[in-house]
Amino acid sequence: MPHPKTAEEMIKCAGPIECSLLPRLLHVTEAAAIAASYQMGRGDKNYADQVSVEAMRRMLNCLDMKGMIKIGEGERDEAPMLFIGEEVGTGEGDLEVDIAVDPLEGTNLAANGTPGAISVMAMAERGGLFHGPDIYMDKIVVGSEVVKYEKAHPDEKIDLDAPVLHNLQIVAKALNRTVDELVVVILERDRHKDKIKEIRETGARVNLITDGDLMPGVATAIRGSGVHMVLGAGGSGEAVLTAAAIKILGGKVLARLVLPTVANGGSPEEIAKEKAEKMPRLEKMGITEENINDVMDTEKLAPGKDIIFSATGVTPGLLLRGVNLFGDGDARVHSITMGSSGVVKFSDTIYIHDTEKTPLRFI
Ligand code: VTB
Ligand code: MG
Ligand code: MG
Repeated sequence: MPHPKTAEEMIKCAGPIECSLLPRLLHVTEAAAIAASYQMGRGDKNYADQVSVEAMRRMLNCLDMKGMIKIGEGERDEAPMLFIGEEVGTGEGDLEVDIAVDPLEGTNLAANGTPGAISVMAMAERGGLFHGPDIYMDKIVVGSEVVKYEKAHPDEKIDLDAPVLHNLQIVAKALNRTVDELVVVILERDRHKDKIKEIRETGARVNLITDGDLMPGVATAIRGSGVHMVLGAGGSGEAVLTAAAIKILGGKVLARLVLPTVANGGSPEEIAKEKAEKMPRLEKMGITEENINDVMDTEKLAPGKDIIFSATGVTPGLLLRGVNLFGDGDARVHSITMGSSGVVKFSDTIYIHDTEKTPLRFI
């Protein structure tokens, strides 16, 4: 195919959601991040979560769309969660939008003032994001070179159930490296003890994190980030949000739903109790005892054609700086926003509250 020459050929047409809502989505995650940042390090993760949820809901309800939360915060009736099934937006206009959300990804990180807390959201056309419960997903996330390698070598595929070494060898070949030059990010949890041991036995390097495996997942698709693979069981909302970003950036997510009692090695009684509690709700979403273990790929997790994604740093972390508060309500925020047309934007935004009190700061 000849190289595109004109601007029209180079910049793909954005879909209606990207056209109308991408700049607004940025404000949604920025507002949530600023609200959370006022609670940074105060030790109250629930309150930090609550204020970011409230800020996000306020901003979402200003947008002309018929929006619905499809995954993220649980299917709860009580405030302050943005709960699965909640309708948001003014209801005006033609846009019907599905939403995946994590108003404060890394509530512990925010409450402790440690790196890596973000506010994050993805939107897509109806049916464009996996609609599921807020349980865990076991997952593997890799970048676009791996997809390219798989296409050229149809017998070598990343596989959620294969030994870690199999998957790392494919990533190493795709990136033209050795396995011991790779970095795998995984949440430090008892449930990952065996997996962490297995990764170390391959010779690969491990980055154990206390929380927040969403941005590392996104980072696998960004060369120079220093992350080559993310493994392990975390929130299903986080996995879908990762998939939304990966769908835009290129790369691959394989994931499977897991009940927390199963992932965390609960007793047979605990597992039975959780199943009794949760399966009826899961079945309404089409998830049964038969298909709950099915492996889903990026396409299944984020089938949308008009996806938009925005993440804003709360505390400084991978790819994003944290919120800076300048006094009198002024704030500077750092975000990554992207859309299916292939646009990826890092933005550095200052909100001026009262110019008479505080002038704009350059640095
Ligand atoms: C995961 C991870 C998140 O919480 O959801 C984790 O994806 C939950 O796992 O980034 P635990 O129940 O073991 O804490 C985060 O770390 C933060 O939301
Ligand atoms: Mg959260
Ligand atoms: Mg989270």
